[in-house]
Order: sequence, then C-alpha cells, then structure tokens
Amino acid sequence: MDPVQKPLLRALAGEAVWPPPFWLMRQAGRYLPEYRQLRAQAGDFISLCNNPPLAAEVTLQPLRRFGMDGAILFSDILMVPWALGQGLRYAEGEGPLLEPVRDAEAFARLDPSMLRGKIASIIETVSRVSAGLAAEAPKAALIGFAGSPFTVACYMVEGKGGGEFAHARRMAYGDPVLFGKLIRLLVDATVEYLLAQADAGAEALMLFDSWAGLLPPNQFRRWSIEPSAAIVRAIRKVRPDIPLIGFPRLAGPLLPEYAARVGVGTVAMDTGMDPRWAVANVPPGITLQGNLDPQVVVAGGEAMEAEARALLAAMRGRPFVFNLGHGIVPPTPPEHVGALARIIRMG
Ligand code: 1CP
Repeated sequence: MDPVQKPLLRALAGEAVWPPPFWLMRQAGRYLPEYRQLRAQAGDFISLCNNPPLAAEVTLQPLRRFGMDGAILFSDILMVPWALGQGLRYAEGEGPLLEPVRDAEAFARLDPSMLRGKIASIIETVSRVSAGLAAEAPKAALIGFAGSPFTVACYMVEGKGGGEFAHARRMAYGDPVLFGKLIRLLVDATVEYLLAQADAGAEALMLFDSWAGLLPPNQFRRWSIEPSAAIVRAIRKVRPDIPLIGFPRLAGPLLPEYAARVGVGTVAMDTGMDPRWAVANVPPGITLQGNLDPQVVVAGGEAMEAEARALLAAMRGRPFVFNLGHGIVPPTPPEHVGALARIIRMG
C-alpha cells in the first residue's frame, strides 16, 4: 500500500481519520499465549530481542489477532544502554537490572563505538517486520522507538526500575556535569539508533519518556524537553517528514509546552490526562494519542465499552490515534482486546 494511504500515517500527519486508527502500547507480550510460547523457546528476553526471525514474529502476532493499524518493533528501551556496553539482565519477576552508572569511571566504560554493531540484529528485525507487513498487513504502519534520554538515564543510574529513581534525580542536581554528559551521550546514541530504524523501514518513531513526570518543571525542561528537542532536530535534518510521537508520561499541564518545544507532530497522553483538556490546550495541528486505562481492558465488559466510547466522543473531529494511557498489563484477557478493537472500529 502507498504509505501516504495508511490510516495511522495519515492521522500522525494531522488528519482527523475516523474511525481513528489504533495500536496499543506493549501490544506484543505476556498477555498473549503465542508470545509466552515463543518466549519459552527463545530463552532470555535479550536473546529474544536479538533474534530477528523471532522478534519479527512477536511484533506481528498482535496484528494477526486484532488487526491493529500499527506494529511496534519488539525490543526494549534498555537495548541502548546494553548496546553502549552497560551490563543488563532481565530477572524474572523483577524487571530489568543494570550495573549502575553513578560516577565518572562507570561513565567512561560506556562505549558508543559499540553501538552500531550491537544494534545490528534489532535493525534486521525492523527490515523483517517491514517485509512482513507488506505481505500480510499492508495497511499497517511500522513504528520504531527509543526511550528518551532522561528515562533511559533513570534506569542506567538507578540500576533497576520500579521505584522513584532517587539516585538518578539526585545526580541531576548534585552532579549536573556528569548527568549532562550521560544525557548527551544518550542523545547521540538515540539519534543514531532511530535513524537506523527509519533506514530499515520504520515509518514513524516514538520517544518514550515514561518517567519525565518525576521532575519539577525547570528540571523537566532541562532534562526531558531539551534533550528530546535535540533528538528531533537531528532526525529532522535527515528525515524531515517522518512522523514523530512523544510520550512525556505524567507531564500534566506541561504537555502542550512539550509538544511545541520538542517539535513532535503527535503527543501521547497518559492515563491520568483529561482528553478534553488536551483537546482544548494542545494546538489542533498536533495529533493526540492515547489514553484508555490499561486496567479497564483487564476488567472488560460494560466498563471498558463506556470508557472507550467516552474517549472516542472526546476525540471526534481531532487528529487522533486510539491507544492506551500506558502499556497493556499481563493479566489482560486477549478477548477483551478483541472487543476493544471492535468498539474502536465502530468509531
Ligand atoms: O519478561 C518479559 O517478557 C519481558 C517484559 C518486557 C517486554 C515484553 C520488557 C522488560 N520490555 C518489553 C517490550 C517493550 N518495552 C516494548 C515492545 C513493544 C510493544 O509495545 O509491544 C516497548 C515499546 C517497551 C518500552 C519500555 N520498556 C518502556 C517505555 C514504555 C513504558 O512502559 O513506560 C519502559 C519504561 C521499559 C523498561 C522495561 N522493560 C521491561 C520492563 C518490565 C520494564 C519496566 C521496568 C519498570 O517497572 O520500571
């Protein structure tokens, strides 16, 4: 299909496509039995991310069941620190564990010259998904992604997820020179990584800033908006037209400022954002994405239908991509995702 005709790309370019295109954050993953089966064959999560045939298969699994308008590369935001040489493993039940970077010595061990080689299999996955979509889901668009420098730095400094990232936030105040060097290294690595994904066939790129909302406004501007804007400027030089989606989770009233200053064409709303507030306050040329509560998809039934319809009603007439406010959670029954897809398609 001609890329300009794909519903997701039209919406990301600012057209109020109706019914809205949809995809779901973390749409590939543990709530799908076919993922769990394949995951058991692949061994650990990093091996799966670096296995192009299997990672491409996992990327396509949810589209086969539910016909989403977008496929998001199956990988993780922490593959960038891994590709810079930081020790990383995913412990069952605990999430990611990294060797923390908290001083100049640990920072000096990061090696950007490794990046290109270490991301090669992920980039091959992008090419395979691109070919897979052309063959089996020609209307769906391929979304590449990376974490924002701040969110990735949170994990790099803390060494794990799940908490408040106190060490990372203290480093931003206590040693802004070192924290700034880490952020700049991540800006460059992220640009290289995202452009490689675009070269391999990613048709839109998303920056996940899942922890941006931990920062007070001045720090949010310095560590979330400015580095994200630097990434967007560098990408735009090479790819002036590729749609870019920013997700500054928990940004609250700073969402419009984020959209304007980062320069993304689409902002993703988190679960707590009032969609009517976003419609009123984010300029109409900017596409909105989101923000159904992932927990209502676990509940399903009438509650899910009512929430989904309210969101659709708030967004009618606006360039919009239906999504969740955060990732799908593992206990989600796949049938509920199917029911949600039918509700969205009715518009
Ligand atoms: O055990 C497993 O199967 C691994 C679980 C898993 C999966 C399936 C992790 C570990 N990452 C992923 C895939 C993933 N991560 C995708 C794939 C595409 C899809 O959406 O289908 C994407 C886009 C991400 C992005 C990601 N990873 C974010 C940003 C979005 C968000 O959820 O806020 C973040 C913060 C991560 C870190 C991460 N990786 C994995 C976990 C469990 C976590 C969160 C750790 C924490 O609680 O802080």
